[in-house]
Amino acid sequence: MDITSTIIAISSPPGRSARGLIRVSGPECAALLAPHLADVDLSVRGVVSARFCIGERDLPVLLLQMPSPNSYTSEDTVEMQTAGNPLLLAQIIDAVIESGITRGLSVRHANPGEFTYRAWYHGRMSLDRAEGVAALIAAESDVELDAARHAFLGGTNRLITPISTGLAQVLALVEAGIDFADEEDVVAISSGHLRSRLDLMSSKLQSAVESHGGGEPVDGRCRVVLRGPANAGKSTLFNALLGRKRVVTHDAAGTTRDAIVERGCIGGQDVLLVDTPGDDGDIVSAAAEDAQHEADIVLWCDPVARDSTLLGDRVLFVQTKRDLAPSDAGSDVRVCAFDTGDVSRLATVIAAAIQGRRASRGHLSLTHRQQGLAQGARQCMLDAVGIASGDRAESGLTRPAEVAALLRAGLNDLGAITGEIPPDDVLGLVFAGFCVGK
Ligand SMILES: Nc1nc2c(ncn2[C@@H]2O[C@H](COP(=O)(O)OP(=O)(O)OP(=O)(O)O)[C@@H](O)[C@H]2O)c(=O)[nH]1
Ligand SMILES: [Mg+2]
Repeated sequence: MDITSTIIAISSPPGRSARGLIRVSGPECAALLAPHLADVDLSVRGVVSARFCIGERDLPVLLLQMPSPNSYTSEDTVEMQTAGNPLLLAQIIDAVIESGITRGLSVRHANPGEFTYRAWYHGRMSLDRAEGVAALIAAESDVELDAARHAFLGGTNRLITPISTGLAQVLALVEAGIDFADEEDVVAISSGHLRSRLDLMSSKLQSAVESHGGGEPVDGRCRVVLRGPANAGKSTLFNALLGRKRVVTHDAAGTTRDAIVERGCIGGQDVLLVDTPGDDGDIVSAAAEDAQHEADIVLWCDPVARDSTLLGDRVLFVQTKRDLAPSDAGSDVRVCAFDTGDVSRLATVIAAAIQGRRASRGHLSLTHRQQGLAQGARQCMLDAVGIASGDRAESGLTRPAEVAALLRAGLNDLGAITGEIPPDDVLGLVFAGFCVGK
């Protein structure tokens, strides 16, 4: 992205409002605005009431002047408040750009997120904090606002940095082993030591993703996914929990063919409820797997008893068709989908799980981009452990270069979460999610 031009955009929300805000940032900010603002000293910090001239017109404006480096972007910045008519704001911007170009200045409309991009570029904030800003703007509920605030305050960084520091230390030892390969009695890091440290870090990363991952809440709603074998009664339960017949149910297995998402309210909690195709033995539909991956809570539905402790975090085991099955101690809850008392008890259990999950997240929520990178880093560590498993625990590594390459790739992934080593395509992904004017 070009950072030498002066950029300008409407920073207030689209549509009519009492006041509209135009933001200008860049090295030629003062030169750009000066001809339109007679008698205003733009080099001074402060709030100034002035008249803004475009052509014949003369508008009352309130200027917030923030000379470099003490501004959001670190550049000379002016925010200008005037009447919130979108047409008027667009005309002002077009006139300013046109007059700037005529005078040989480098000025253009800002791209989405470009003001925040400049803040990042000039070292005003890290990439994870920039994502916190985007989340803050997009937040539509108290929960989302809270998560965004934690991301903005550096929660993601605090979660990831100890793991990337540990990984960098292991990488340094592996590389030392490569450098001292001629000295037979020097073992920089033994295979056993490497494996145990990487196992520890990959499980930390896994639990970070499990605790703070899941789907990004939509309108602050948790995603509750019904999974389990075909014909378990998932769709019947889906309709019963929603309180309306939304999906088809049938006594033949394989009725649901795709994931179906519906908004609803369960036990007083707003949710996105997701029905999925049932597993047919070992055949699992990709739609069901994807839905489970994005779930905040999984309801594993099965009329047959199973050990619920094996199902993992986020999963509640619901033994379905209680009226047909003998009692079983292993399930979290037993239901007959046609019994309103059972369905309302299940709703209470789900609502409690949602509240528990929100509390355990510590209010921080990793974005899908960050979760993908964390999973990538974890896979690199597991692959490195796989290579080292071929060596005896107390001896050095026989394939240190391959291990080092994997650790470096993992470190890059972790760095791209917080923006320590952000490749250009990562930056594109982060800032593309912003609105123009931020
Ligand atoms: N007796 C009894 N039958 C049930 C119960 N829940 C569902 N059924 C019946 O079980 C059959 C399968 O129900 P579905 O809800 O379509 O099952 P599913 O898990 O969605 O099945 P797939 O979409 O094929 O994976 C239907 O005939 C339902 O009427 C229950 O609690 N008790
Ligand atoms: Mg179904």
